[in-house]
Amino acid sequence: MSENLVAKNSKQKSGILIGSAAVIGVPNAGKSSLLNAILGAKLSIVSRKAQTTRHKILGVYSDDKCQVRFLDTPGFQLEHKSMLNSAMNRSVSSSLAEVDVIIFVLEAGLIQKNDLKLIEMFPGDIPVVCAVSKIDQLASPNVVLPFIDKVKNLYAFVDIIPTSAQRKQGLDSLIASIQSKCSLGEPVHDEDALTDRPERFFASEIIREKLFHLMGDEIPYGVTVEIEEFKIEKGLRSINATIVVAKSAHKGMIIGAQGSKLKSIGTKARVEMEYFFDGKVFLKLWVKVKKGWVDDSQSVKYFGYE
Ligand SMILES: Nc1nc2c(ncn2[C@@H]2O[C@H](COP(=O)(O)OP(=O)(O)OP(=O)(O)O)[C@@H](O)[C@H]2O)c(=O)[nH]1
Ligand SMILES: [Mg+2]
Repeated sequence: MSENLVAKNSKQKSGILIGSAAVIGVPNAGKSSLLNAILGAKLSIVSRKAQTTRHKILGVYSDDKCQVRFLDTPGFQLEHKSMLNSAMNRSVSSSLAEVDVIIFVLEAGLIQKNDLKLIEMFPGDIPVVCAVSKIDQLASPNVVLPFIDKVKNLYAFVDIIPTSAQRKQGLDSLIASIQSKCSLGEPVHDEDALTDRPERFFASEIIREKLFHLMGDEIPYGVTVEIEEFKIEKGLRSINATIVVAKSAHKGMIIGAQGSKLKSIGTKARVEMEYFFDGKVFLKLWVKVKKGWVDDSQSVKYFGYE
């Protein structure tokens, strides 16, 4: 049996509000966490390190009144100039052109140079909502309003909404703001659709997330994960995956003494996959070196980065 598309249960009606929204912002702004909180599902991987998301990822939000196609995007930045980073930035700019609303995620209290660069890229004819993220981290709620005043001077945002993915604050206001830019139509996606990516994509993302969590600062940036085999038999998913590194020295670091590091990456990934797929998983991991792949446009494309 081939793999499934990832789905969830949701109600669906015809003749509801339909729209699309790109979630954009600098690396680490909290875009993926915000989208996951809105969807009530961990669709997009999250880490405290910047540049965790590398792909444009569709997340479908459906309720009684609306269906919104959200696009999570990689963090936009201009400091790192590898072919992989260029592909990531391209997926940000292409998302801006294909949606009804832009959700600009800006970490509370923090306006960075790349935020200003990103604002310059906004197409003038698409409404932009600013989601001020991580407000739970602020020392006092009193600092929110002065920050919003600063944000008002950056761009003519249609709304500026304080949010916290961690405490699930501001999510309803954000949905209401997006809804006000949607138009009546027929749902594009089935009632149980959550995304258009197949399970194997999420399997590779979950492994990559564990590398972000368990490896030092440098390694995750040169790593990609290839799913060599993905089989479902009697509810058991058998997955063979290769972790591809850009430098020979990184291979041994990922494997660890007597394979201990790779084992814990595999265990953590398997446990999360079993939760995500709601079924047993048998996961086999290998590590392979493909020197300098992040700077080679063909390899970047080959590994699925746009
Ligand atoms: N306290 C707090 N931390 C948050 C919140 N949202 C996100 N974070 C943390 O911020 C870090 C980055 O979150 P992500 O959701 O991966 O951010 P991102 O913008 O998708 O990052 P990239 O994909 O790397 O561009 C993680 O450590 C999250 O746990 C929040 O509402 N409150
Ligand atoms: Mg992300």
